[in-house]
Amino acid sequence: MRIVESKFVKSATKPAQYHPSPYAEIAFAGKSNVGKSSLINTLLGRKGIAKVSGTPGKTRLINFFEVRFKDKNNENGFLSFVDLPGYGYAKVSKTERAAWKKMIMTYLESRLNLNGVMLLVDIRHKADPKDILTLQMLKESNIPYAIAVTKSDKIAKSKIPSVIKKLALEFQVKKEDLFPVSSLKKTGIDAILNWVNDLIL
Ligand SMILES: Nc1nc2c(ncn2[C@@H]2O[C@H](COP(=O)(O)OP(=O)(O)OP(=O)(O)O)[C@@H](O)[C@H]2O)c(=O)[nH]1
Ligand SMILES: [Mg+2]
Repeated sequence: MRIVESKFVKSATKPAQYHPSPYAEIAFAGKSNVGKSSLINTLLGRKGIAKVSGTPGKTRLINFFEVRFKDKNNENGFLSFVDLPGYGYAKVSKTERAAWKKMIMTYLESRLNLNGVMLLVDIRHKADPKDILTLQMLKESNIPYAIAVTKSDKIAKSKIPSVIKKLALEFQVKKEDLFPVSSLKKTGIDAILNWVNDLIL
């Protein structure tokens, strides 16, 4: 698939505010600062459509984007991307952290047109218990998922396969479910678009 157009639609905290999208939706989840908003910008080929920051906790609401793409027959198709707030951000109050967790879990459990979740993890870190819990929840809810292993530019290219193998073991997923990606270098993007394509068509 080739993305041709995209727009930010709205932000929400609760189901009544969700975008009433008729299209298949893909959500991007993961810890704060892992690169969710950056990956959405890179996939959409837009610099600042999703707000990015070096300070964790930038995205605090559920953000809906509408996307137009061309499929392999050059036919128009539409889908929706969702940028979720990051979890595990230490510098907010316990109450605020609990509210974010509830916001994310409610979205994942209640969104009827959710076709899949891309869970993002940093290539430099070992599997985090919070990510393992998210993954478990996705598995239990039968929500299709894959793991984007972000910031792959931060390690030597030659080391990527062994890190992917190690993360597959830690997360107990198939190697094929892990996608090394760099929004900075724009590598690994096509594999993620293919995953999106296969989920929605
Ligand atoms: N080197 C490198 N840095 C990246 C990459 N992707 C994102 N970053 C940086 O990581 C920081 C966080 O990126 P965001 O996209 O805002 O992360 P996020 O997951 O949306 O964070 P929250 O909204 O706080 O949950 C920014 O400083 C980005 O420039 C990447 O592929 N490589
Ligand atoms: Mg963000």
